[in-house]
Amino acid sequence: MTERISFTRYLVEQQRDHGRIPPQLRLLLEVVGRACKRIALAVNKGDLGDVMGTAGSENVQGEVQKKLDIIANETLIEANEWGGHLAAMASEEMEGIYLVPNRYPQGEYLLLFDPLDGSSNIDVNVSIGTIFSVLKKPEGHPGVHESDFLQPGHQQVAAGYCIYGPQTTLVLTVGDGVAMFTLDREQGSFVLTRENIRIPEDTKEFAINMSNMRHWDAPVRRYIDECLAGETGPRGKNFNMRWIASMVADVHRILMRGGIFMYPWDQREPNKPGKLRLMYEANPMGWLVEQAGGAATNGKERILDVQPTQLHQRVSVILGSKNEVERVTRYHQEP
Ligand code: AHM
Ligand code: MG
Repeated sequence: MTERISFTRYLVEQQRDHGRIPPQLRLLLEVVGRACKRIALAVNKGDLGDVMGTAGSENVQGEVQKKLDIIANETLIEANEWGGHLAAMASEEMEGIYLVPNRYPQGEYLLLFDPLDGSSNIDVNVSIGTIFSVLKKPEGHPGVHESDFLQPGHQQVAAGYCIYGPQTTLVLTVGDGVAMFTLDREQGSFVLTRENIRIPEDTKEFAINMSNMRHWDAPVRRYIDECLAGETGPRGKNFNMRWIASMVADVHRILMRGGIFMYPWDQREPNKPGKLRLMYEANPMGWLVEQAGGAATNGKERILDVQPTQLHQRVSVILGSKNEVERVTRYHQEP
């Protein structure tokens, strides 16, 4: 029988044998994994638990919160606040940062998360997920301020997501490739199922919300028009389209078999740089994709180099198979 490597053992070996992660970061990642298992249980209950439907509140972005958005947010906070590995947290579902209460020791790390991404899919039993990003708290001053979180994505020290789909799967990078762990429900633990995930550089599959087509900017329209033209068009091949409306699920497919994902800026709200959030969605997913050999840009600039100015900042996102992302980025540069 091949030896099964648990998430816990993988992290211990990353710390001890490879020296890639310090002990506090190992603990942090293990706690995030544990919280994701709890969220998976809540998600799986569906109508059998009191978890479905809206919570009757809105988040800072004016979006209606689902009960599971709040349950997932609280689960991540409760799991992480007492371990001594964190200085503070920030979430898509909370207006300001969450400081670790004084009664607990303070750690060196900052944890950012979208507790339940793709929440419009909760009530229709389609894959959703938790996305997380870890930064180091800047040194040189006591306490934690919101500005400590405003670090570009290339400064992340860990990033990942957990997808609650037909399988519950945790995908992680600590800057040394991308590894995937599948939840073994009988054992109650995540087991390493893939390492060194690579995204093919070319693809015939794109993911974009086509209903926004009339609002797109010229470079995005040109790229999609060329894909739709198929074999007789300038690309000389037929493309397939997928749109799950859960970034986690769309990115997971791209990590597994390639593809390009776009949620671009559009003319509906010209002053809004895009729909997706830089700190909780674009940065962690951008780093995972790059670590798997893909690329991630906002059309003009590498996502990981965007200097954040606000915690809940939005950004245009184009990520996935390298050659396709480079093509769309090139279209943005051409007149
Ligand atoms: P959420 O964090 O509020 O769930 O919103 C983000 C989601 C992404 O998962 C997904 O790619 C996108 O919004 C779907 O948008 P649309 O409803 O336009 O298809
Ligand atoms: Mg989201």
